[in-house]
Amino acid sequence: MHRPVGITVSRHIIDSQRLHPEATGELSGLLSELIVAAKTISAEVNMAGLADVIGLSGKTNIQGEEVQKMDEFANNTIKKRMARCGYICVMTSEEEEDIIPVTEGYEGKYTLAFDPLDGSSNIDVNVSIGTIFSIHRRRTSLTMGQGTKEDILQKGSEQVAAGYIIYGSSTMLVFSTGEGVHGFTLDPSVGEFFLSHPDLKIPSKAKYYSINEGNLNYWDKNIRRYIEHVKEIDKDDDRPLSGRYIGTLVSDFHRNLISGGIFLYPVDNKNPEKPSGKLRLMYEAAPFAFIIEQAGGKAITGDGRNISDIEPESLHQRVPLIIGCQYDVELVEDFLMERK
Ligand code: AFP
Repeated sequence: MHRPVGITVSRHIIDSQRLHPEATGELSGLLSELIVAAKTISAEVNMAGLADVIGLSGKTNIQGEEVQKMDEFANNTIKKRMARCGYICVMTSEEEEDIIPVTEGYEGKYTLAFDPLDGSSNIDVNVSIGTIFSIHRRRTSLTMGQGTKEDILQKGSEQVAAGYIIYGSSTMLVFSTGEGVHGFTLDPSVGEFFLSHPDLKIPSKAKYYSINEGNLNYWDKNIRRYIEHVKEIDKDDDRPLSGRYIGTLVSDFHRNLISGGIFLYPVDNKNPEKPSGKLRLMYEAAPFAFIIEQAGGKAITGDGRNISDIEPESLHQRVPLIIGCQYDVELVEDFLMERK
């Protein structure tokens, strides 16, 4: 389907829904509600740097209202808007221990997992941050009312939609409902997202590699060998790759998707409490795996599994993540399996 640059995200959603005569409009409604939450967060993020300047720091602002930390604000904004939207039956947030119920009487047929503000350590230093979301169809019957953990704990390949909002030099929304990946840029003067990046495809080979090299001495020897490899000079193989690491997965992912790259957060032995690396399956790895596969890339753990095939066992389960251009992800796998 031709998607002309410049159409609004609302029109894009309606056009996509028309491709499915059986659709009830609930997924479209759910995405539209999420987009409103994203715009609210975007407006607040743009003001974050001014908090100290205009005296909004501390517990109350000049209107005497309580000031929330940005990640709390983002979490509450999504929770409040989605609890009564009528399209989901349960939510889970990276910020909360347990599942979040929706308001009684408003239960719908989808579930929502979200990371309200990814890269929160970058907020105070004016570096891009983002929101990530993942949508599944509920497993239990709609007549059962409130959703359960069983509804939420589903593997990535069963996602109906996934996406992210990046609060960067512009605010962008990138998402997929399983029919390609499309990017929209927010025009803040009219408060509308416009299609700017239709049908995004990741380049076949990486230009950039992204990894926290400060962890080098905690890595397995095969990851070290791979990183040595990407730094070697070999003009015929377009090496060395350039290193880029922002420390906000949304931003590192977004750059690699557009320009071609590979992101790695492998297993390390830095912290015995995190034997599978740092990143979360439900809020980070699985939604990005859905998007990258739709864009022609790949996401793996490095121990023989595709991220999308992992059946989650708990809400905050962590997984190693190697994600990006297919060629490079497969090459890392060759190094890890010692085929290289
Ligand atoms: P924060 O939200 O604590 O800043 O973590 C961000 C993140 O989950 C992800 O967005 C980054 O890719 C990753 O952690 C960075 O982790 P390191 O600081 O260990 O490199």
